[in-house]
Amino acid sequence: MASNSEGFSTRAIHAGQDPLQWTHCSVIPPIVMSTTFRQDAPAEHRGFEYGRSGNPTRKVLETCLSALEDGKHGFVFSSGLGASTVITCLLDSEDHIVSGDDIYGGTNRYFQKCLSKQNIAVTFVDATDIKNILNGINPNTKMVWLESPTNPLLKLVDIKEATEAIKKINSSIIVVVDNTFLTSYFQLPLNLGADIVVYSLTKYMNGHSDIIMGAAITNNDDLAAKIGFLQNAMGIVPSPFDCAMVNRSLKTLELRMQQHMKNGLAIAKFLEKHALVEKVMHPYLPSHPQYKLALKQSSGHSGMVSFYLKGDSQKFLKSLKLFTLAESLGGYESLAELPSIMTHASVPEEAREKLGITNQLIRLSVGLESEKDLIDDLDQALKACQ
Ligand code: P1T
Repeated sequence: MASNSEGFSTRAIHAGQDPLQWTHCSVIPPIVMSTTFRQDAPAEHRGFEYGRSGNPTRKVLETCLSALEDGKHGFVFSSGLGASTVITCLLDSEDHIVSGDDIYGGTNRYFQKCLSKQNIAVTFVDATDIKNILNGINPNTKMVWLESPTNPLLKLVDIKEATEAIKKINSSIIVVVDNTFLTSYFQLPLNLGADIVVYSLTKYMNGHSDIIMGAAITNNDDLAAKIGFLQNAMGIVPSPFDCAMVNRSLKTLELRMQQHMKNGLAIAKFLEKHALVEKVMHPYLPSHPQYKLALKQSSGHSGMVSFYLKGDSQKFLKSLKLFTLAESLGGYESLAELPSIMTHASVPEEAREKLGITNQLIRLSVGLESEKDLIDDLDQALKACQ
């Protein structure tokens, strides 16, 4: 078994994977498809009873994920939004959430269109300034929801300072950080004070754009008991096959993230110098207003790069050849999209305008192709969009 003092890839490859846990000692964890498990006597089982409440393949992945996060308890769900749904079900009717205003469009839609029906209100604030978070807190506030870096504008929130300030006002407020854009390889929100880390595993953690899944990880035993209950009671669980796929992908997470960082930063630097580019957002560019914070709270950045284009964005996106025009991110293949009418179309127009999610804002998920080919592709598409 890997321990948390071991390196990242050692944990990714060994945590939860011990062959001795299986009678046949398979080195690669088996995909256990059985939906039910034999009991020795009524209600007496050997760790697993019914596939929704627990599954051996799922357990392997949950153990590995929590080891990577320096966390105690990991739970996986059938999508990232499924994980978010379960976490917000920790709250009661009339409770209140303060959320960063620049978050994934689907999370925004879930907050505004679904949670509101359960009488849970969400106040959206510019969380880059901690004062705004604190001003949003009222006596009913039970949760603060943060993305850092944010989707799609790649703004940062000082997770440690924000959490400390929030807990000073009310220590029972649950601080949730969506760490999808960086993964546990580059940022560990639990170690910065967050109570729960949430993931769309669909993105970098799986990294091959072939699985939709989510996760929640916590060190808090009480929250873990509640999340484990909800995982079973709400039934938003993934298939054993999908768990095996993500578990396999984690073995190369370190390698993939290093290459995403390298390619993404090279592209950000290329775009920053280009005459047809108005502004580039990448936390590891010294021009990023929170560059110092990026260095302080993370050890790198993924392949996410956003920029404002001076040319025709439709023409630009249609001219790309290697970058595929598609939603999502975090796979080995490069993607490009227009958040205003794609991933963030469900954010109310007024909020989009205020945030700067305009029709000139392009979001890239830089993949693992050869750097020069990616730059050449962007270069030809920029020429074509003048
Ligand atoms: O798609 P799903 O696995 O349900 O994850 C939702 C989600 C949660 N959090 C963040 C930060 C996300 O980016 C997402 C999904 N995002 C996209 C599909 C996208 O293109 O931005």
